[in-house]
This record gives sequence, structure tokens and C-alpha cells, in this order.
Amino acid sequence: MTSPALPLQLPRSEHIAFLGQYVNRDVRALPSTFELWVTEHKKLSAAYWTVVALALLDALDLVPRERLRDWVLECRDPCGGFGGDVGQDPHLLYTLSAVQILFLLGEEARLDRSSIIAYVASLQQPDGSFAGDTWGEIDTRFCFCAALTLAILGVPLQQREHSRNSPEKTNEIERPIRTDALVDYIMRCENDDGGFGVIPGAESHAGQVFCCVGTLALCGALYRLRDGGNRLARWLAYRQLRNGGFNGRPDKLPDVCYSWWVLASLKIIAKDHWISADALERFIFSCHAQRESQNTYAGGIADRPGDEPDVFHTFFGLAGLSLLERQQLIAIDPVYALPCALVKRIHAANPKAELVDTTEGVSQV
Ligand code: GRG
Repeated sequence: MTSPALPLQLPRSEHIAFLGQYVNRDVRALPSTFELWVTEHKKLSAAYWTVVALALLDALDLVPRERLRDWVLECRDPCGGFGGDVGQDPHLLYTLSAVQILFLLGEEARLDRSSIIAYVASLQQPDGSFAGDTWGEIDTRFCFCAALTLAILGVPLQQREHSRNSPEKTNEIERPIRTDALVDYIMRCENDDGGFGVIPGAESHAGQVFCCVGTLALCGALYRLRDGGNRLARWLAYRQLRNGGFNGRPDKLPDVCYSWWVLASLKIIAKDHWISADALERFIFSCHAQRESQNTYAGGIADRPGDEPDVFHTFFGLAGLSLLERQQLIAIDPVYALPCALVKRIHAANPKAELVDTTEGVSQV
């Protein structure tokens, strides 16, 4: 178990060294360990978690830019989507990760924007939902991946904007997907407890809540949340447990990744003051890996105290601390899951796609 005596001071260089192990290896030679073998199909997303975690630590310079860029581009399928590794079938999850990585690296000019947009649009279903790939699995995660990929590429999604313009013109040129149908579908996934599930009628889960709230924010439709978002905020706030960590649904164990899924959702609806920031910060520190002597941090963050650290939980722990504005981390945007400065740059390049006021219509309690 962890020592309660360790100070709440971010082991910056240890985290950078931990994450650096992944970026300094030739990504083509991975996986070289069992852990990497079993997550091989997720390699492109693992690369995103690692790179954005380094960005939050202001250590993006460590990333072998050209090598990573070339590998990401090799994961591209001729249809416009990206697979989890070279030669794998394209999927919305990896298409989003690829776009996020190339923007983080400042290499977005290398993306074939129109083929990615066409690929994303091709996966929208008649009911407004998105399939993850041509095999047809439906999941609110894929709605979010689709919306965020388009938003990063500067496609305007806001419903309000839509109603102000002539639909025929904007649909053809700038409206590759049916935003209204997407929003209606997301609202069909809202439950009586205020949360959202993977499909209509499915149990509320914090990961899916993030995806649904993020999609609504990107579409300018947070005003559709029932009770001005208060019911959802209550469900989210109840995710905080005695040890300060969050679980993903009632009666489950806490996991550091929910520091992001829950807190980002609360932040998007401007209700992050409904939880104890101090208690969450202490929980995230309790998940920090420690050296055997238990006297110092080793670098890396685990799902919960005493477990092995990995890049996924390291990113989500750091992202949680960044949302809490603790430990002098680079600020992360709760919708885009990218540094706020990069999101500003994206909006400056695409003023029409900028989120006007994401919390319009949400109660200000
Ligand atoms: C760019 C941040 C970002 C996200 C992209 C991939 C994705 C979109 C969203 C994933 C949302 C999600 C469903 C997160 C939950 C992940 C998780 C820890 C699932 C575990 O679920 P269970 O049921 O565990 O195994 P619990 O905690 O309920 O016991």
C-alpha cells in the first residue's frame, strides 16, 4: 500500500522518465512486453495518452516528432480512417487519436482533411448514432469520437449556428453529418438518474456520460440536459467515494481514470465545485507509483493505490490534476482532451466552429 506521508508534490521528472520509456522506443518495434501485446490493437490511442500526458508536463520536446508522425500516417487506411496500428482496420477511436496526435505535434497539415471527414460521416446511422467502423457496433463513445474528430478539423457542429444559416448550403459544404439527429440520439441515451449509457436504455456509466456530455457541448446542445444539468451533476457528484476517488457507477471501485471522466463532465456543465477537489487530489497522489522503499515516487500513476502504473492511468491522473488546476500542469480542455492553448489555436483557425457558450441553458447553481 501507499505511504500517507508522501507530500502532494508532483514528481515531474519521474513522470517524464516513465512516459519517456514509451516514446523513446521505436514505436514500430512495439509491443515488446506482455502488457503491450495485450493492448496492441490500442497502440495509436496509447500513443495519444502518452503524448498528451507529456504535453501536460510541458515535455512535448521529448517526443520523436517525425518518427511518430510517419508511423501515425502509416496507420491510415485509403478510406480516410485510421487503424490502431499499421495494417489494421480503420475505426473511429483510432481516427480521433491520430488527429489528436498530429495536432499535438503541429503536423496537422499532413492530414487529408476531406477524406477523414467523409470517413466519419459515412459511419452515421439513420437514427443519428455512429458505428465505430463498418462492422457496425454502436456505442455513445463513437458519437463523441465522430463529433470531436470533426470539431478538431474545424467542422462547425453547433445547432444554433445551423438554424441561423440556410440549411441547404451549409449541409452540403460544412455539415457533413446530421447534428440534430446526433443530439436527438444522445438524448435517447439519457436515463432517469440524469446519467447516460452506451445505447438507449443502458445503465449510466461515467465514461459514457463524458462522451454524451462532450458531444452535446460540441453540438451546442447542453441546454437539452434535464433539470438544467442538476440531475446529472448529482449523479456525478455521488461518484466521489470516502477516499476521494471516483467510481464509474454505483457500488463499484474507484479508479483514477474517473478523475477525468467524472470531473471533465462536471467541468463541461460548470459544476466542478460540487465535489471535493482536495480529496480528489489526495486520491490521485495515493495512486502514484512508489519506489520499494516507499519513501519516494517512482513515476507513473496506477488505477488505484498499490497497483502497477501504466500510460492510460498516468494520463488520466495528470489530466484530473490539470482540471483541478493543481501542480502547475498545462491546462487541459475538458471537451477536446487537448491543451487549452492548442484548442485556442484550432478555434482561431476555424472561427465558425468555435464553441460560443457551451454552458448556455445549464443551471448556474
Ligand atoms: C479523447 C478522452 C478521450 C476519449 C475518447 C475512448 C473514449 C473517447 C471514451 C471512453 C469512455 C469510457 C467508456 C470510459 C470508461 C473506461 C473504463 C474504465 C471502463 C471500465 O468499465 P467497467 O464496467 O468498470 O469494466 P467499472 O469501473 O464500472 O467497474
